Amino acid sequence: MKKPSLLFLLALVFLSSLQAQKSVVQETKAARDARMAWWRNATFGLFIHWGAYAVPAGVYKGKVTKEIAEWIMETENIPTSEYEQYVRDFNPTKFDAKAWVKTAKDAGIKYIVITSKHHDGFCLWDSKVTNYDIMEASPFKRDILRELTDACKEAGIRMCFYHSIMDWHQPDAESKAEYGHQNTPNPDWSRYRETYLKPQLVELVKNYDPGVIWFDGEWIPEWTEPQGKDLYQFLRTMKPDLIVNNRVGKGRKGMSGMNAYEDAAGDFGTPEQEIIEGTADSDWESCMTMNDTWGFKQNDTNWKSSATLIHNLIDIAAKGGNYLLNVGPTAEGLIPQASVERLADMGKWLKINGEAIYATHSLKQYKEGNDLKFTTSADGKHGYAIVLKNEKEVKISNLKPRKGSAIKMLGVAKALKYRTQTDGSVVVTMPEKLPCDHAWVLKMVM
Ligand code: H79
Repeated sequence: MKKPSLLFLLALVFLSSLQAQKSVVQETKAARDARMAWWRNATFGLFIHWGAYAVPAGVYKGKVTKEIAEWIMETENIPTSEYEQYVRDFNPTKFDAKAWVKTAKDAGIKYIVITSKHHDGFCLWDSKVTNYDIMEASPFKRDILRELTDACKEAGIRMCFYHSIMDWHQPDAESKAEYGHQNTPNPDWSRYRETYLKPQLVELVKNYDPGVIWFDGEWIPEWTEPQGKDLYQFLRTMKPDLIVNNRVGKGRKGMSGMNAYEDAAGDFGTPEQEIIEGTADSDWESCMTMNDTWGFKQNDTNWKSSATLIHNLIDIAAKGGNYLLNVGPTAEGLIPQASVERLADMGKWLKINGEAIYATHSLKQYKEGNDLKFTTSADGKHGYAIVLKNEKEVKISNLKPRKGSAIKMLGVAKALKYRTQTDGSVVVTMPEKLPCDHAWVLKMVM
């Protein structure tokens, strides 16, 4: 028999790779719903920005940076050799993965997204492709991602990783972008991508089994949509149920974070420091800080109140999104006390009211006025009217209880008094003694 030609074999390889691509990217709606289910139901995640930037903590040569603390290498123009000293000083001896995870668990957090690597390039796990990691470049020599992954698993929290595509430390990753850093003679982006970025992601996915890979730093010109699609494909082939944010590609529209075009790579939109107007047809997650920085900044005490954070969570849940709320631990390994207190307040509130937040669905009419938001149970049987401002009586027009059914407040045993008006709206009398602070949930059968 004649040997098959090389061209024929190459065509076969090409076709079968196309087939593999199809199998993960072209999933049915049911398959996608199943893959996204845990994430959609989770609603509330904890973002952790931690790395060597916690050492300067926003101060360089006695000057407080005006910018976000994790950008200090770039915004204060710190030479690489000098920045590396922060890595050598990074020794968070008070780090206790179990304590962090308990803080998260008690706050009602369902998943944690931690910086495996931020733009500065320093890696928080034992990476085989670099010495610029916690095991070799810092005195700490404990695999932070391993300890957190184990603690999360025990607590039933999903471990996820933020991973920066831009890298200010890898010479091959030098970027032409304004904030691209470095001065290497012959940067080779494809070499960085194929022999550094991808092997690192293989380590993270294979050894730590993350629920989400959360990319960032994708805006540099070296990164393109085809590279994003290829990376998405690569990751989903390795772990078919992985969830990946839309910053894997170039689809994100500015800080509002939703996709600018139809077939953009990635599974969910990523509004940053803002919450979208109204509901959306696609999945999304708002990432937000508690003060004005992601990485720890010693002088930033501009903390949002617990009421604001709880109201943000309610607003996001009512609009059908997820809330990824950030903490920036110190170089010692502690979550700032102000953050711990706010997380505890959120947990206290969610313990009573979580039923109206987790695994709920949103309505097109997700609000009424400024002080009333709505969600429904997944089966659509119950409606929740979340009251943001306590008044003696609350009028609800856009959510109608089934005729004759009770209206209850979560955390209160007795049904509330209410009257139905001729236009079908109800006026509910709020109880004298409220079960919690900041917001109250009225539950009704629809
Ligand atoms: O990881 C967090 C931030 O470090 C990162 N994304 C979140 C999740 C981030 N990237 N960009 N931004 C946040 C906002 C953009 C800031 C910039 Fe600038 C304006 C980059 C350059 C000009 C702030 C000001 C940083 C440097 C100067």
